[in-house]
Amino acid sequence: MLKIYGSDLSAPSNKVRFTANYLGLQYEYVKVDLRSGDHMKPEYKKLHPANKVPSIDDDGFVLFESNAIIRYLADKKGSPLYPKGLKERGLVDQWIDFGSMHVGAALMKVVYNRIFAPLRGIPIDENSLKEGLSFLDRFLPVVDEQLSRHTYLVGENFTLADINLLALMDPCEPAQVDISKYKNLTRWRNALRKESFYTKCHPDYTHVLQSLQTPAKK
Ligand SMILES: N[C@@H](CCC(=O)N[C@@H](CS)C(=O)NCC(=O)O)C(=O)O
Repeated sequence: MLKIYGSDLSAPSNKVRFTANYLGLQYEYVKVDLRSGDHMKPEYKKLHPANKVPSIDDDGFVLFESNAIIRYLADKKGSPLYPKGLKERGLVDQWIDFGSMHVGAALMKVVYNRIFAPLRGIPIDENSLKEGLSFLDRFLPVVDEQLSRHTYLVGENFTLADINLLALMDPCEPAQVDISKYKNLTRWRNALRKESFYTKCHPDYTHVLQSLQTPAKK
């Protein structure tokens, strides 16, 4: 059976579970406790050479990098989440890359400095935080504009590009990134967060962060 190795706190890991849920795949979710360093154990290195989550083991086939994994899972099912047509697929890839490399990367700087650095007692890098916020001011209007013209990122069909961005934007509230001024983005996000592929994972990311109040396992 498909095994998904991930952490509830990891947006890329949740992206893989959202996709598997949407596709109706049977899978075992193996939680990798990042706080107690499960991912640094030698046995985990067989699943990810850089000791990161997520990774999957599909009956002996190991794959890491969340965007590669979601494409693999959608293609395995022949799903329109990742359309086969040259141009349709090109547009899905375009918005996956834009979501990951621009929005996701900028938000990660904010998330790291506002959530994880304080939790770990690491000093906040004010320059990195400022840069993340300024990139979000540049890239979120692009997404909002796209969603003013279409129901989903690539038109009227829900695709992997939506799942990717939805997962990456999950930590907005605890990272105090207010997206309410982006009306179309907010409409898109609120609707998707009611879908069962999402609610099967969690009510929202804030609930997941609350789990940090419990001590890491020994
Ligand atoms: N580009 C990777 C990102 C993977 C990643 O950075 N995962 C983080 C959690 S979100 C991790 O495993 N961090 C632990 C570490 O780097 O030690 C993907 O999308 O799969």
